[in-house]
Amino acid sequence: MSYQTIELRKSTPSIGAEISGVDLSQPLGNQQFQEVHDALMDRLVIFFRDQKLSVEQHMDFGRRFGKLHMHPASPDVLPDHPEVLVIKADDKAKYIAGEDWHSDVSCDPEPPMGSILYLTEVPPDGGGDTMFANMYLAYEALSEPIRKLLDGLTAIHDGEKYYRGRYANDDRGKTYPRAEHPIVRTHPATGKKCLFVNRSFTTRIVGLRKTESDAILEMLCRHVETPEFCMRFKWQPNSVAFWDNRCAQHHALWDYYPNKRYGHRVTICGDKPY
Ligand SMILES: O=C(O)CCC(=O)C(=O)O
Repeated sequence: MSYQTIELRKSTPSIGAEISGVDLSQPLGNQQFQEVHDALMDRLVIFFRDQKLSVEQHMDFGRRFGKLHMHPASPDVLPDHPEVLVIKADDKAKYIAGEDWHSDVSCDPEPPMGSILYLTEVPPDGGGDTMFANMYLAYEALSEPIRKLLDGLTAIHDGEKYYRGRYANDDRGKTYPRAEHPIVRTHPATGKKCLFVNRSFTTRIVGLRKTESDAILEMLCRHVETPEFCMRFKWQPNSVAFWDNRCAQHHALWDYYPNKRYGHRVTICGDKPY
């Protein structure tokens, strides 16, 4: 793919690219928007360094790609901007967002298309990388008999599994989203097939015995973590990561306790997987 208004450097052959030549605080012109979009479709996650974004500018960049998504469970949002998730950890943290492999809020009937994370503070001694994995490659690397088996199957993604009791708030009486999605989904923009089950939310393959479902899900979740499908992003203050939740999974590493890491995330609505 060739670009006129941005420069792109691949992070690994499998996934990711660092993009330069873009100031995300300014409205993107049509060609630059199209090239950023194409880079995201091609690389699944794209990174920008040295960005200075107000909350409004961050939201405006997100809105260029679609309506902003409201998180169904997290209390960690900005008081005046509930669409903005606060991603933070310090010496008082009991949890961090995204500590296991996942696709954001895949328990929603229409899971988010993408997420844009902007970190302004990173741990002083390193750590706090985010890992990303390519779910097209994960699907393509399965043997044909397994691909055939999975192609017709659906699975339950249940917010209960990940959200119940997780946050400081008392969540008795609260319900979390739950949805049934194809195990192999077709990306609506690229038309390619990708694996769509993850450790954080997927609980059961529909129509299989529990033992069968557990074994296959465990096999798939391990397969997703194959190092060749993955990359690891090293944050700096004012870096932005924009990932496509439909075809990539990610995992935030918490190896920096008690140090502080802080940022904001906006999330873009998606559509029903097919
Ligand atoms: O903090 C990170 O690097 C990612 C957090 C995460 O998993 C998320 O925002 O979904």
